[in-house]
This record gives sequence, structure tokens and C-alpha cells, in this order.
Amino acid sequence: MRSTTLLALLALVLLYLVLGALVFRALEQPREQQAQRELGEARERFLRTHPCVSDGDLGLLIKEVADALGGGANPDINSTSHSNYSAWDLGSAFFFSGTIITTIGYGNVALRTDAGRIFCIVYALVGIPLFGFLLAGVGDRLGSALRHGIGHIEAIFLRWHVPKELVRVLSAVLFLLLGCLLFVVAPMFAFCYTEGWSELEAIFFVVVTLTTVGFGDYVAGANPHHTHAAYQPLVWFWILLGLAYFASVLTTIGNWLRVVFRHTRAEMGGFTAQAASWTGTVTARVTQRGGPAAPPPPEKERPLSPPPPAPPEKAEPPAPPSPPSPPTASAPSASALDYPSENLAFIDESSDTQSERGCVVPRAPRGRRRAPHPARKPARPRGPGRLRDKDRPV
Ligand code: Q6F
Repeated sequence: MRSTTLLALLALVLLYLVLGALVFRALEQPREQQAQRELGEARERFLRTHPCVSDGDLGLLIKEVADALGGGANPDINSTSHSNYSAWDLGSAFFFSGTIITTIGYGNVALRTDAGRIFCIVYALVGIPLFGFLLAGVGDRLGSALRHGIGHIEAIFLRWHVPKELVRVLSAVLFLLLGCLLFVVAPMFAFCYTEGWSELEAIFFVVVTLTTVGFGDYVAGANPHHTHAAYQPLVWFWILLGLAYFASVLTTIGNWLRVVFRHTRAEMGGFTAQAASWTGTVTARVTQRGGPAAPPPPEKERPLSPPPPAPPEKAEPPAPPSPPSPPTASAPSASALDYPSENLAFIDESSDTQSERGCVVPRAPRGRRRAPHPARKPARPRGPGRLRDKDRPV
């Protein structure tokens, strides 16, 4: 990626962050101030009804309570009713391990010991890539399964003589709808029912979990009172499939953004060339390509690649070199119409070909997975291992 592109991207991300900060502050700060006010009022009320308690003593107790909560204590349990509650029973510890290797990291329970933290470092470094392999395999199967289902519907459309391109768009929409139904809407209702959350709370949990943001204010299965024995395993199953689905959707959105960027850059081509000649840093590169310092042809450029969208991907090893694409394959519209389901299979590509790493000989498209889609582009290279025109074998 060129330095100018990188700087523009950095500026864009900063702008996005500032925008987020402004919106979140506007939405959340009033509520925070209200909570603070309510605590103050409750304190005054308590002191009025319990005149023997001094303001300082109450303050000490409140601080004690806050510290204990931070230390993992449960305020529902008092010193008289002994309970065998533990946030570190085997089931909860298993869940905790899951939040590490998936990189969800809810943080509703946290490590308090140095030994625990040291072990966590090692555990994460091995477990995250390991889970990445599993996710790749699951993504591949899921992609095949969804495409198999959608293939039937596609065949019907084609029999009705619906144009091929339209069928492609329709199947992309179907993929999104089917995936949303299976991994967002159905689980949402399940969580409403089992956890007693509102629809918004449930969908918030679903998205925060499957994007691996993992705030931890909502955690499914954390209430031991009303959970069925099969509930937590089912949530695990949902997470495994849902993470693969979301990784593909996020990759697709990333590809769309890349197309938008490319169009923007094509329009700003003259602009950047001008800027380059001012700074004098990129001029050499432009002239190197032959010819005067004209706006660089955007198609020849390495596409602006957004960072891997889903954290499960960042756990993946670098993608292997891709086969060279035919000259026309890099048309922006091709990736705009990307099948999200292709990205599911695409997750797998990097793991499948690990043994072939270092081998830059282009592979012939393999197997049934790619065969049904002649329109499919050759795999887009991703990540640090990607090779573009200049690195390719001739
Ligand atoms: C669970 C649990 C949650 C809280 C530590 C995410 C894996 C399902 C528990 C699940 C178990 C105990 C999720 C599994 C992943 N939930 N107790 O298994 O006190 O909060 S606790 Cl949501 Cl990655």
C-alpha cells in the first residue's frame, strides 16, 4: 500500500473514531450523570433514615462493595447464607477459555492472579490460531451447505430465464437473509426467551458476540438458575457457526468498501498525482512506471485493502499467494457483487494451502466448491502474505 493511501486511510479511521466518540458521548453521558445523581440521592436518603451511620462510614462501605464487585464477588450472596457459587466452577472456566480462544473476551469475569495472567498469555497465543483453523474448516462446510441450498433456488431462477447477473445478486441476498435468519434472528428469539432480554438486548448480544467485540454486559448462560443442560452447548454451537458466518459477512462489507475506495481514488487520481509531485516522494514511482507524472491508472494499483474485518481472521496465518487473475477480473463491479458465501470458502483457502506455502506456482481451481460458480473470481489475496502483480511469477 502506498504511503499516501495509508495516510488517507489513517485519517479516515481517525475521523470514524471521532465520529463514534461524539455520538456515543451524546447518547450515553446523560444516562451516566443520572446514575451518579441517583447514587447521591440514595446515599442521602440512607443517611437520613439511619442517623447513627456517619457519611464517612457509608462512603467506606460503598468503596468496599465497589472493590469486591471488581474483584469478582457476588453481592447477592451474604455472609449468613453460604452458597457454593463460583465464577470459576468448571463450566464457567470452560466458558472463560472459550472467550479467550474466540477473542470475544467478554470480561464479565477477569483474572486476578499473576499466575492466571501468565497462563492466559500462553493459552491465547496457541489457542487463538488453533481456533482459527477450526473456524476455517467450519466456514468451509457452512459455505458449501448454504450454497448447496441456495443452488437449488438458483436453478429455479435460471429455469425461469432470470438473467445470470441478477441471479447472482439474488443469491447473495438470499445468503444474507438465510444467514441472518439462522444466526441472528432465531438466536435472538431464543435469547429473549431463555435470558428474559428484550429483542434489542438480544440482538445487541448477538452482534457484539459474533463480531467478537464482546462487551460482556450481556452474557448468555451466565444465570445458572434458568438454564437447561443443553443450553450452553447450544450456545457454543451457535458461536462456532455464527462466527464463521459473520467473518464472511464482514469480509464482504470490507470488499464493498474497497470498491468504494477504488472509485473514490479513480476520481481523485489527478489529485494524488498532483500531491505526489508536490511532496516529491512518490514522483519517482510514477515516472518509473514509464511516461510522465500522469495520474496513475487506478486499476493497476494494488487495491486498497481494509484490515481483516473479523478478529477470527486476524488469528489466521497469512494467506498464501494467489493464482494470477485474468486481466479483466479486477473490475470493481466483480467484487461489488461478491457472494458472501464465497468468503466463507475463502476463509478456508488459507488453511487448506498451508502446506503449499512458499510455493508460488498458481494452483488450478480445485474441487466441487468452486466449480458451480464460473463467475467466481480467483481468490483475492489477503493479509501480509499476498502477492500482487509485481511479485508474481511470470
Ligand atoms: C457460560 C456459557 C456463561 C457464563 C463465568 C460464549 C462460549 C455460553 C457462565 C458461551 C457459562 C458460565 C458463550 C460459551 C462462549 N455461555 N458463568 O457457557 O459466571 O458468567 S459466569 Cl456466551 Cl465463547
